[in-house]
Amino acid sequence: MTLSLFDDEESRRTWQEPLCEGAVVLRGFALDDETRILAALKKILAQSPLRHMVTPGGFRMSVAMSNCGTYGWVTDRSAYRYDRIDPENGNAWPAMPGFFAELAQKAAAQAGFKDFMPDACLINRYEVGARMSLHQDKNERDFTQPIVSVSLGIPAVFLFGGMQRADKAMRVPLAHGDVVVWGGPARLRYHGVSALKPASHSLLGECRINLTFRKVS
Ligand code: MD3
Ligand code: FE
Repeated sequence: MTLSLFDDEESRRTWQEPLCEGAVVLRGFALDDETRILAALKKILAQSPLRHMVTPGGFRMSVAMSNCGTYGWVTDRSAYRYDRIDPENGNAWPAMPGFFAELAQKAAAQAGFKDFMPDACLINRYEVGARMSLHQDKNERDFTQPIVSVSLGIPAVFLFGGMQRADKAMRVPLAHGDVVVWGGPARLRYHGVSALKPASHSLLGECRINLTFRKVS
């Protein structure tokens, strides 16, 4: 008789780790798609290249960004907002590949959020030293919709705080292929990313890419 500990294809590489109510880490969930994801990103970023945006406070973000999907997250000296148009080239953002939306939907379903249909995918590129300070994501219309994030490349320490900026933050290491679903009571918690430590990834080199899927409208 053969012991079959891993009957289900998914459980072979994925490990589910609840962080708190509404937040679940799916370790390695995107690994099977890494090649397709990187190929698709190459095309998307050829149309709408990564750029360092400036915040309303006048700071140049250390994270370089682009988007795909109907809406893209942008910031400039006047505001943070979602826009259908890439302000750098005046065109619509590149379409979100069907398998991106499916991956995000599958992850959300696994975390208990049915029928997640993202219309925005923010692409964040962190080079060594880049960071994202604590903030809330609140430019979306419907906070009952979860957010799905896909980490690629070198590891990062994700900071998961509370409902107040000053609340103590949990430190969650995120590696290549990890997917996190944030919804329910976790949806409006403060979060950020610690300054990236030097490291190298076989496919991405000395950088981390994070894809953040949202339902904006
Ligand atoms: C927890 N990006 O783009 S994604 C962002 O790794 C952002 O690039 C980070 O925060 C990154 O806004 C983290 C994970 C994430 C996204 C939204 C959240 C975590 C969240 C909303 C509520 C709580
Ligand atoms: Fe965020």
